[in-house]
Amino acid sequence: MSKILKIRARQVYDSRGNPTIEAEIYSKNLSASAICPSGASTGTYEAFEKRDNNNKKYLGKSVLRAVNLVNTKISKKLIGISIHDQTRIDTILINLDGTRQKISLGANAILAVSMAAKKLSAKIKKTPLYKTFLVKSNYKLPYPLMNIINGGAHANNELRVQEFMIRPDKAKSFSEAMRICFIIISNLRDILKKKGLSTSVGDEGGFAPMINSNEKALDLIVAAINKAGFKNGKDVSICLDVAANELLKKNKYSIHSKKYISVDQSIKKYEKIINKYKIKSIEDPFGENDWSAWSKMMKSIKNVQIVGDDLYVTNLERLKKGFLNISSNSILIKLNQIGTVSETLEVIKFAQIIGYKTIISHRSGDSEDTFIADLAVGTNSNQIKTGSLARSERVAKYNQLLRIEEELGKKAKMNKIH
Ligand code: 2PG
Ligand code: MG
Repeated sequence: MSKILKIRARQVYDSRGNPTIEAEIYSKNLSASAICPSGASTGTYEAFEKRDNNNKKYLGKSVLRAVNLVNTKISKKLIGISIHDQTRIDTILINLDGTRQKISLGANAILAVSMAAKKLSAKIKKTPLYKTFLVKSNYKLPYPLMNIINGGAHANNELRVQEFMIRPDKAKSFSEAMRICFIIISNLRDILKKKGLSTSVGDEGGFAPMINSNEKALDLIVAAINKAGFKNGKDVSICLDVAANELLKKNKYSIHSKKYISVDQSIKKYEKIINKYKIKSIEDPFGENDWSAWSKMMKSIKNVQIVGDDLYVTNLERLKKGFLNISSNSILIKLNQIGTVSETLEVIKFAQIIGYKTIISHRSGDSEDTFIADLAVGTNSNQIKTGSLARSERVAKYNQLLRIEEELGKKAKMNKIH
């Protein structure tokens, strides 16, 4: 039996330059570490991220208390436990915390330990990480939902929608999917330059030009797809993350322009842009508590992937509620929304049983940690959303998927989108 010998945590920094937590676990002369990511447009029901709000030296953003909790309370409980018993490790962490939203230890402290344990177990078994999740054979590569224009809380332009993405639906391999995205992004860069718009990037690596309407962003993307020689809606689909929590005031939404309009009016406008731009996927079209708006959306709009992110926060109870309410047909999966690897896998399993697509996702504050690339393959998830082909914390996940594809060789198949 490989027992946990030592656990050490430290404060490191994420891609936005904010402090975050890294945990390192030791067993059998080996160690593995993991870094917790952090969101900007977070859902109310997400597990709690512990920060030292009163520590002025770090503008209230340090995670030193969480680090200390790992080095004391958590490590005391986990030393001596088998590194291969992930369920036991996660159950100990959940029970030690004892709150619904992981308020006492912090989901950031818990998740860093949970992921590091999973990585170390795979390392000791000399098994690639992706082979240690749910899938045991016939591994499939996810389609990238590649973010190419950033808006909302991820950029300081005036775009309402947070993420404009492309998905290379016709790609027959992951490397081909990446090539298609690369060409479209290069073309978009040229188009932006010619128009005198900025080619600097936002938090997730997508361009963040100073434009002020969703339709202008969509026009630019269609132009880039065409210029690259692909067909929008066939070879490549446009996908959005609206992050509508951020655009809600008194039951009205300012999704389509600065003006707040009703749910019914918002849906009509969604229909218009879906038809005009052949949009195939919309994440968080409405707020996290607006269950009736979500079911209206599902009733009115067919053949579009409707993705719950802030709505579900990778939480089984909320997913069950959404399923009964017919709220969506897909779920975004973020480990730090729930806080442990085991709970994340439970949610993925349930989502797949009820026929929902699972999309593994990064956070807008992320790191060099590539855990989610392996998680996507190891859970047979249809898609992965991990930013653009810019900023190494985003590209690192794509590069890991390219390595996995290479290792699988002829056996590497793309997942099914439809
Ligand atoms: C989202 C995510 C990731 P954040 O809303 O889907 O793109 O953003 O991490 O800021 O919540
Ligand atoms: Mg989202």
